[in-house]
Amino acid sequence: MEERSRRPLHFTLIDPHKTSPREAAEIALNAKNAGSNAILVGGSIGVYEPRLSEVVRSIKRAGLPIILFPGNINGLTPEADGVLFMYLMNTSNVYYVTGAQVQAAPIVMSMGLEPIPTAYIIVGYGGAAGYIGMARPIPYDKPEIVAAYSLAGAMMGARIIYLEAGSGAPQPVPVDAVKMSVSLIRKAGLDSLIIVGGGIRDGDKARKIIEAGADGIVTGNITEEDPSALEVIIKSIMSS
Ligand code: 1GP
Repeated sequence: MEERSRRPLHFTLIDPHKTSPREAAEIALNAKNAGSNAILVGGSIGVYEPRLSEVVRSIKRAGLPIILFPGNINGLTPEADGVLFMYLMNTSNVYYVTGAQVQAAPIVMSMGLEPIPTAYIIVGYGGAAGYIGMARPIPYDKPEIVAAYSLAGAMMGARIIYLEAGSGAPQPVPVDAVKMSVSLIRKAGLDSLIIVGGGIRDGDKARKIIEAGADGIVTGNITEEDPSALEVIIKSIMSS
């Protein structure tokens, strides 16, 4: 494994549809204390601007950067710092590649959000994001296809390659797929960050993904269900 030049990143995901502003504030504070780097806010269903803004305002006190993770154009608020400006690479519907983006771009600019170009790639289970985004999830046992998508995303200029197994996935994106993606992108001389999310629920899985070369991980469900798990997961990736 090549030497890591920066510390692994951890993102805490909050779904504003499932989490009240009060709960969100607690999660964000816990995330800050556990050493998480930023809060992602978003979800596939039930997100609407007033509630989203309320949730984002409630987590500001924790002092972490707040980055939107929108499933659609309803996932935007000027209260956040930035937005994963995503294109869903393996959707069968062009709306999720450029349609929503055309609607969103002027709004993102008016809101003063920092756009972070992100190639979103759905693997295996896919969850709600895969279903709503009309993805053709890449089979868990086809790491070479995941890697080819990752390389294409990097070549298309994405700053972040987000490998997603879907929230609540029974198993995360396989380490082989992460390893091959990292290796192809670095061989091409590109420096996109590789972030992995979906189904990461313990320190061991998190560490293996980081050891495979990922720059960071995202955890959602476990963060909401068991606040103490977050510290264990973050310690575990930091020790990799
Ligand atoms: C979903 O990758 C995230 O977009 C997080 O998934 O809720 O399974 O941690 P989990």
